[in-house]
Amino acid sequence: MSDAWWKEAVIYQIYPSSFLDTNRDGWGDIRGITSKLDYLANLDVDIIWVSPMYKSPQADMGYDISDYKAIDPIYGTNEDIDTLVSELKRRGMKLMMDLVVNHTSEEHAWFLESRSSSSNPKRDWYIWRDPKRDADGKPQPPNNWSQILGSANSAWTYDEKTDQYYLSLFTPEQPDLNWENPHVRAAVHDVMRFWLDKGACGYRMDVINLISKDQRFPDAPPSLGPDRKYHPGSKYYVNGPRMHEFLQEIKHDVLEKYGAVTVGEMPGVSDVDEIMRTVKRGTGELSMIFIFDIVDIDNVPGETRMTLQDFSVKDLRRIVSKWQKVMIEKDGWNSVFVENHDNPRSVSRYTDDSDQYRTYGATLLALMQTTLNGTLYVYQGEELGMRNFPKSWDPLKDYKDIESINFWKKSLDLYADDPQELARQRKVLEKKARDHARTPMQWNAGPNAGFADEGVEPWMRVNDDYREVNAEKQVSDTSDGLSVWQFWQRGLANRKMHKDVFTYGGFEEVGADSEEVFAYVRTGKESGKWLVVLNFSGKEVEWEMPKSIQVQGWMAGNYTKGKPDKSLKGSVALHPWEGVLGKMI
Ligand code: TEU
Ligand code: CA
Repeated sequence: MSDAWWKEAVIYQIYPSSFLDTNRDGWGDIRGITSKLDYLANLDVDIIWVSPMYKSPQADMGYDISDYKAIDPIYGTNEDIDTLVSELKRRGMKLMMDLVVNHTSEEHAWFLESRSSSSNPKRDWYIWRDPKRDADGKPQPPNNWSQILGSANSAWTYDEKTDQYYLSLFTPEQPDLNWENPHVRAAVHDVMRFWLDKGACGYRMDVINLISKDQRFPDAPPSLGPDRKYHPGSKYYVNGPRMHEFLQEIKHDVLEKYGAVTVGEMPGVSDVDEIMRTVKRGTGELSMIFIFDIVDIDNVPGETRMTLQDFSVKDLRRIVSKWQKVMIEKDGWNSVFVENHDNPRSVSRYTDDSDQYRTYGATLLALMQTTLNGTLYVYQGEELGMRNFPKSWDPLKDYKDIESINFWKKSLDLYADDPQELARQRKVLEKKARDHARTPMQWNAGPNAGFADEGVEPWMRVNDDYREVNAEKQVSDTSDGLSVWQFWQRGLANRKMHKDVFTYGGFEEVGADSEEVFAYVRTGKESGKWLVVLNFSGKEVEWEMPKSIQVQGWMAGNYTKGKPDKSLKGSVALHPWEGVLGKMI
């Protein structure tokens, strides 16, 4: 019945700066991670994926790496990683590292050499182009592409010394590597071997579908409007011309030799054939990828991530059902996730984070995720139903993310005389900022939520609700219901017990005309048929069970610790954000 160990694994993402500080500098560290392994084992986590801990000037929180083979002193040492790996091993757990090789930091030795002169042997390790000239002869970027983390700016950064521009898709501090150069690819393979040799089980691969650029570097269509100078050039670098070739090389030169597990972060691609080339059993390059459809659900198409659009349960149902079916029919493999460090908190975004409904909203999402095929990812704090921080937080002081800062500066600049539009932009910031996922982990009701000692100032402000929402309270909860943490723990155990159905089973949507409910039937070789009914609305709903479905008993739900007391046929009454799991005949 087992297919591959990593398909059944629960992967927990740690954002190291915000996990646990053990040396009173206000930053989380590796020792903090090691000290919490029992907490994670208790939840039923198999792999931890830790966001970048390498040496970095932290322009983009470690996604700008200046030395791939050294741990940044704020997080600890390479020896701390050895200890972490052996402590994980003792518990039957594994470490997944974050591989960020679309770009380096501008402070990486390779880039320092590259920019030192036009004739340096490493010049061609990055993407250098001559300027265009305006009427006054002043240098202008080679094309109109905008920066991903600051759309008001060019994706090209001018270098005075050599009078050329280098490509820096995310920020000027993150120059893009030139993957056309075979020496660059060999250097990346070498970095990959380094951490696998140290005992990592594999990699989460940052924007790995951006590594191959259309070498003509054409102008992008003006999708942000005629008044804007720069526009997303995504169609010329998302899943670019040589991406599969580069990934095949990695597969053969590195991954296969180690049996490494990989998850490719692949924003901006939803095409089935393109995705199957990457993740089809046998011929695919990677174990699985992160498909962005769910986390992009509220973006305005063609614009940047920092936009807002309404969505409904129909959209969620369409996306989830599509990928469940595609992966089964075409023999691929997917990841299941609704949170990471680049998105607001799921309970705030997809359900209701009010005091009244937060627990139900968070457990509804847990019920959905623990009953879908794929490798399951839980982001730190998601298991507690941590929510977005309050609207009242100061954009200039409490937000730390470069994307948020650039976005807010741009808004202040563009809409200085338009208070209404500025208010609209402020709402986008409040709802979509990546900062929401990056507040310190809420361990207990003590000072700094237990993230750092009393008297220490955390690098980022702790969410105001930590006395109510914290791990200590939820792990030991003895009230009538289950806490979010306890619900996750039970759900993960149940998922593993019935992996034939919840990880590998058949999937069929039911009652797909509902305005509120997302329901599906899962079928397993040994565990039979199960029905999942999720009320994605804040209303009391009467859900009409299709005649073809025969429920034998309701086994679990998010409103009660025991078995839900509900009608077995006809109309099933559901509370706001209620989800139930039934065993079918
Ligand atoms: O993110 C890449 C990415 O495209 C998004 O998730 C990104 O947050 C969004 O498009 C911005 O609007 C990865 C990392 O996860 C992210 O933290 C880094 O900032 C980025 O790559 C650059 O390394
Ligand atoms: Ca620390």
